[in-house]
Amino acid sequence: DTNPLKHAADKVADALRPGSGPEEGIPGKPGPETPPVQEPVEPRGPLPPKPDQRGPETVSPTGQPTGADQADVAQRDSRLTDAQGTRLYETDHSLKAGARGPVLLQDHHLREKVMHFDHERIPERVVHARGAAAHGVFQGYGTAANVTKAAFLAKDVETPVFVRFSTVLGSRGSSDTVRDTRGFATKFYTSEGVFDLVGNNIPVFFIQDAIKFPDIIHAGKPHPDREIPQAQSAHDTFWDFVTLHTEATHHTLWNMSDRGIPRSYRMMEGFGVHTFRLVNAAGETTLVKFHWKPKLGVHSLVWEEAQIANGVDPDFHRRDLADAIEAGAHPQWELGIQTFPDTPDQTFEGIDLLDPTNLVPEELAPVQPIGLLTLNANPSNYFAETEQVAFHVGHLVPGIDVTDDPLLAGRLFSYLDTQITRLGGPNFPQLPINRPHAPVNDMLRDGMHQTAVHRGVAPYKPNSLDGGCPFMAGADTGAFIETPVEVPAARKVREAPESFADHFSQPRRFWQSMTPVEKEHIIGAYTFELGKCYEQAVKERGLKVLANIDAELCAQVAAGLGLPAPDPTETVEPVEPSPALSQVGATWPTDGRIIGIVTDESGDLDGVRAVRQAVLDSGMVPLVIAPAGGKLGTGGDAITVQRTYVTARSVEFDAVLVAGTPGTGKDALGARDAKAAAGPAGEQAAATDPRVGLLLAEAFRHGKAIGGWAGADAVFGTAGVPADAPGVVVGDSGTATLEQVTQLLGSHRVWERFSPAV
Ligand code: HDE
Repeated sequence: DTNPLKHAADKVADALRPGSGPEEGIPGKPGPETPPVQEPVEPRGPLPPKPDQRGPETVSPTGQPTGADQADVAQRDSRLTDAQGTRLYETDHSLKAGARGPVLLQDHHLREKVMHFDHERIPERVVHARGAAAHGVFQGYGTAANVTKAAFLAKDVETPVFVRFSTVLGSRGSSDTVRDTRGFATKFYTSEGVFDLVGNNIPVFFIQDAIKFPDIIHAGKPHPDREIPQAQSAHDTFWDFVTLHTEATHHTLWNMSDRGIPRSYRMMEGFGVHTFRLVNAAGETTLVKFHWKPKLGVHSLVWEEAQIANGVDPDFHRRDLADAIEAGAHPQWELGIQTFPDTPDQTFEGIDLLDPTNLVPEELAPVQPIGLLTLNANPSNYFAETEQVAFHVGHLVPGIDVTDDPLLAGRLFSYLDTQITRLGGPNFPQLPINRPHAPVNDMLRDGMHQTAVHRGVAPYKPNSLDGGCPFMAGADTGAFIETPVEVPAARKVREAPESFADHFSQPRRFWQSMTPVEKEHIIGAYTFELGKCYEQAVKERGLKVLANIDAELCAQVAAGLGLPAPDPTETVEPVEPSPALSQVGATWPTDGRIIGIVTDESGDLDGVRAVRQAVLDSGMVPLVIAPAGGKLGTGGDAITVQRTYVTARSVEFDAVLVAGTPGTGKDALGARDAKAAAGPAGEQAAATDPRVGLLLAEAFRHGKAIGGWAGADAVFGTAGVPADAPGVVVGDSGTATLEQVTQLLGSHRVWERFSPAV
């Protein structure tokens, strides 16, 4: 037989024949005769899934490979190799024809190294590009058992989680403390599969229908011609859109409030925004809104502080989260739900629950705690975890279902879609950070970056060749089953329901629920943002929107812009305020707060030592600030300087303490530089280092507690800080001063310093 194709086919057939491995003979030379394999005529009986039919392995709670694998990816011990594992002897010079000669094309190490580098970046997220994340654990309270069968919400069940916080508008390298909404996305690796709660720190959204998402984002992103401004809403296109598309009014008002500039990711609320549908074991349904309540309270920066932080520490929030977790101050949130009866009209107290520009006041539907989130570990690799994590509102588990909110429907499409581009193909669920901790047994195959070695021959159903595996689950074996909600007979239309038409009464409720100081901040924010617009028509339209919220708000912003206040175009009815929306007026734990302690070599170092210890003992972080780095004092109890007058800026500290100089009652800070020039003792304080002056003046302006002892009050005067002003305390000793300052910190800021005050 001379046909080469027939010959090749025989070779393969021979090689596959049982008993014809290399031991028995080389391919092409027939081995011992065995009967041919018969095709099955009857389907085999059901078999359990084979181990090799599973998807990628599940991973440790931190999403990291464990044990020996870890050493393979950690940069230690082993010799440098290329990507194929071949050891290298040199990686600093290209292969050249002579030291001064041309680089040779055959340098495969150079090519591989540069090729890989050339492709290190992936597209950033189209929104929420800048983020920071942490690992943690969620513990169910069991209190939701009557409304949902979700296993991870049962009493004492612990579920690993990964949480990513983000800004929305800025690029990946933009600043943290911009005025913007913050993302708060949580991945629960539950025993029943992954559940993602992809929320924000603001409970309402700009738009009611996903089809408007490209519009609002195009308007909010930098102008397409010059690509400025970065990570800001203070520009014409944003205000052009939100003043024309007035359903954006409520979310915009929240952005202009202190919620738009959080003090820390650890001090933000989180909201699922949409109404979800919970299903219990009996199949009964309840409509709910999800809330995250931070144990540390909800706190914000003030606008000037946020702007300074953008310059002096663009990583302000990212650093704060990582530092707190590393220091053991693990942030916690309670997950809570507002529950509403699942009635056909899906409204509660007249509020349409399918309209994502609405919130339901907590006074009408209290938030009931159902579990506790603790963030306790920082990611080991930003790219592998924070950048590659892929959230999706469609990652649901039995007991949690979606509603017909048109915004949610669009999101259910968008997240998977965008991840195909961002993560380079459809296999991103196999990335370690995205892998479910529940066993995966899907029939998804191949595709770019496939890392699973799927065996078996029948990734389809029905099949007989893999014994019919895998089999379907049912309601009693943990299947996710969509709630069979009745869909009323209707015509296809591109319309919003009439109940979506009220754009102003909810914003009015928010405004009327604010304290005077919070209102003042909102007025300041609108005046700043509209004042940054160039188009007169946009500013005027902005005022028209404000007139429909509240006359006073409109008048004050108009005064700031130098424009007349327009009349409302809608009837401005008073609404019932919701005091729960205010951030002011209670006291909260001070864990993890940062206390700056300013001193120098001549300061009361014993007092500084005692204060440092007392700060640590109360779960806060002391940072000693001195003219230069190094140590203060000598010997074993010398004090390490953490910040110098050059590296310190007020925004880093929640409160500032100043150690005076014992004995003099007057001599104080910065005196080291100034001493030579100083005249009589009484004038030395006037020579305070201007950077200390700035630190104190800013801390004062930003409503921060300021304390001093051992004559430090002389420094306050030169910094323009009246020693008798609210929140400025002068104590007998460092620790006595700290005690008063800690008390002040419990209210977050010294609100009385703002005008008007609370
Ligand atoms: Fe998102 N959103 N979104 N969003 N969103 C994305 O998904 C989208 C919306 C939210 O840390 C994208 O993987 C549409 C509301 C967070 O990785 C994208 C609509 C809420 C994050 C997307 C919305 C959010 C995203 C971009 C209107 C609060 C960051 C990259 C229908 C409840 C998640 C990505 C992370 C990210 C689409 C509206 C929260 C493009 C179409 C409302 C926290 O898919």
